[in-house]
Amino acid sequence: MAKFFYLNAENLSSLPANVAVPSYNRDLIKTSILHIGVSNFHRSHQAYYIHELIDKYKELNHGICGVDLLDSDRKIYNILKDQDGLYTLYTKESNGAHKAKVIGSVVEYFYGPENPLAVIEKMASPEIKIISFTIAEDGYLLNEITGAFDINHPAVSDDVKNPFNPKTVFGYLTQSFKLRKARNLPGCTLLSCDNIKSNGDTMKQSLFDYVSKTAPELLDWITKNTSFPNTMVDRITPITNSNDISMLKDDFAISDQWPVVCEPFSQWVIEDKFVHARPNLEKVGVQFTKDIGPYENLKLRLLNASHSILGILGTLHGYKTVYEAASDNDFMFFLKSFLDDEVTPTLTDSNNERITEYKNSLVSRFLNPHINDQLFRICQESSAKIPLFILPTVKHQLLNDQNIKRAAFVIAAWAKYNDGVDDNENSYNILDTMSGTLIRTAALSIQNPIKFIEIKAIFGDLSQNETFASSYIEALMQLRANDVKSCIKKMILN
Ligand code: CS2
Repeated sequence: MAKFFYLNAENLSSLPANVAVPSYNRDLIKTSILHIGVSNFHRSHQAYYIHELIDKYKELNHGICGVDLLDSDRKIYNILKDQDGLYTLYTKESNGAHKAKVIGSVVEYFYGPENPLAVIEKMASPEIKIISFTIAEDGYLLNEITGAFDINHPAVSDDVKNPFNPKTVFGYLTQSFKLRKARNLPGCTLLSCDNIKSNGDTMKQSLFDYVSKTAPELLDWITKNTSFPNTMVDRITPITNSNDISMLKDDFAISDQWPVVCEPFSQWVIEDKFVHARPNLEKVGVQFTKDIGPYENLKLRLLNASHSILGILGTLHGYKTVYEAASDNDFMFFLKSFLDDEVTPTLTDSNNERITEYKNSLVSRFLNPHINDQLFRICQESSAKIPLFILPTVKHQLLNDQNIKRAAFVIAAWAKYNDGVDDNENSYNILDTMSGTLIRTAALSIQNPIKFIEIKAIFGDLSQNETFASSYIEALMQLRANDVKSCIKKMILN
């Protein structure tokens, strides 16, 4: 077997010339960002931007201290510890060029379940100026029906009983803010990098609700000493598979236990409201804005909605990847007409040029044959995604008496998707916090189609809208009687 090197600080200088390695001395880096949730996405996005900033502009004061809080994060914790925080960003371009870059910006790493007090201390430390997050939709503890913070969530009661061994991000923040206040230290910026609407505002709302219940005496201090910029984050980051690990070994002589694969495209837009002088991220392509709304709407309603559509329709047909589904002309035709006729009219806060450019770039991103983005990943947690990616479009269109036919078809296809069997009779798993309800209601909808859109936590009272309900019911009946591909073809002809 060809020679390869385990990825760690000691071996960095031995890696072959086709691997980009940090040009900076990692020992000189100071951490001013503490990031909670060192996911693949954090590693392909924020940690990459910070790496670029340090690498190209020697801004050594912006190192990242990674923190994970979940029991399920033990694997990444152990690997990053083993690899001195280093990992490979494996970028795959459409033309077949593959690039390996070792990212060095995560220089410290803590694991909450192992040592919660160390995490609280680090979060309170004055050198930490930004606490950032990728904690996924569930991390915000929102009530499924009301969308407000779920103060009765068991993890919150658990935190109240064990304040120094919290389960929630909010428990950690509260304890660290108590220390900052008692020690007369400055506050910090709380930077959510989750792909949810108004992520900064959501973080603020959840934190304030939590603190009102558990430590109301802190509210005033938090109001005066923190800020919550909203952000738009974007980079397609598929699940790493064993093939990627072997290809890195064969082509770049790196043995990395958990590299991150990504597309070349990347975008990060941030509202410019930081408590302290912020990293000069504009030098590495980050955009700063006063209003995130237009960027967010483009991303969620065009890109993420397209993903969900390809994911649901593609899975029903038996496709496995975004690339396969996007290469099918019928699927693509359906998708493009959804984007043009149903989404575009809702994007009133963006100009036409920006919308067209964005839509064109989407198609080429989906058609990158080297990004093996699994439909399985896309369809995970659809119950949190559909209300965010597709239903705002539906609501906007209904309010304006405009077309919702394709959206109704997608929702009907999602009902059928929850049967767990594709058009070739192959079964697949439904990975969703609400899978019980989804599967049960999909089964009930065989007799009574409306049942599925009566799930209030997802659809609110949409089932009472006759225009939507009738389009949806018609689509579901078609889909129950025919395969998804013929239904799409029929829609194209009409
Ligand atoms: C995807 C996103 O999870 C999903 O449904 O649409 O993860 C998508 O790949 C990212 O938002 C791209 O930035």
